[in-house]
Amino acid sequence: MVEDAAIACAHTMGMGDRKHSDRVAVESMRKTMDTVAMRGTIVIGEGERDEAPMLYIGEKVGRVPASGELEFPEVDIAVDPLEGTNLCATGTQNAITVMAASERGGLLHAPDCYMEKIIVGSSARDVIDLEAPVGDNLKRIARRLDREVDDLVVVVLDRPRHEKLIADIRTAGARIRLIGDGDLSAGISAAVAGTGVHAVFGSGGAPEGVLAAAAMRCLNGEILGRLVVTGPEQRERMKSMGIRDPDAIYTARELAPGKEILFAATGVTEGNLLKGVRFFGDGVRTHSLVMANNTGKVRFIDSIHVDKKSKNSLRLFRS
Ligand code: FBP
Repeated sequence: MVEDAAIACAHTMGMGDRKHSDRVAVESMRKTMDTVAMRGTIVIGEGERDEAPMLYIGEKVGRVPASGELEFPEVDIAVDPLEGTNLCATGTQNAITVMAASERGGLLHAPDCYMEKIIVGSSARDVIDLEAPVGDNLKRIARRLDREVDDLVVVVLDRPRHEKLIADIRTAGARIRLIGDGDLSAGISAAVAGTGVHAVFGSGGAPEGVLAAAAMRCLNGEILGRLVVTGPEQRERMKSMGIRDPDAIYTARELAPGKEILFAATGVTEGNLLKGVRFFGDGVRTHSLVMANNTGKVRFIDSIHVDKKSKNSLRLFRS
């Protein structure tokens, strides 16, 4: 599913049209969804039914059982068919396609608002505190990673709202990687050794926060997130969506409480976590991350999708 969406939207890389890139990814993911044997419900998707023609919140997806087949399992699904629409449209690093699934009720129905976040990998999972000063968090993370604060690389979305946060990180002495978009891919990277990302700080999309939480459940990392409530109307809407305390600080286990969580992502453009889609005449090569919380297995999958019409097998393994 994530592979097909990545291949589809990778064709639009650099076209400069983020909406088109997103549409192509959504259509591809929606089509593949109905090939899967499940009674799926989209809980994080492209928005409300009246804003999005497909993969909208509440949409039912999955293959209908053939006569004689048993009922398929009920599954909640969170998708970001193209995380980093601008990144794809401009051919910039770290655009990915993402999907997470769990049993019913296993993923928080987060509204489309901002969420303040700190995301770290397993070593620092129990020392972060969203209410503590940035410098204190960085000292604790550095200690857990057995390094100095000035060795840390912290990823922050490059936004005016982060001016103070960026100043605080600079004062603490950590290095910063400012990104144009894509705090979900950065968050996953923070929990994967060797990516050169040690933490993500700042506010980004709440839906991306839930997807990051699903990834953290599989990687043993942590996300602390607090919804950014803009007014009483939004607070009421949150409550009607089942969020009991809109001001609470959520952990990965609260954002993605499912007993069984599956997570998959495929690189669209080249990135520090996943390679981008490569087209080579006789086929396509994709790089994906596939994991589940209860198997303890994190798989990086390098796939070659052979063009069935091609007769030239020798060229298949060019990257
Ligand atoms: P899209 O893929 O929808 O373009 O979102 C990209 C993104 O950068 C997310 O990674 C991030 O959580 C959010 O947008 C930040 O929102 P904003 O651009 O409003 O600061």
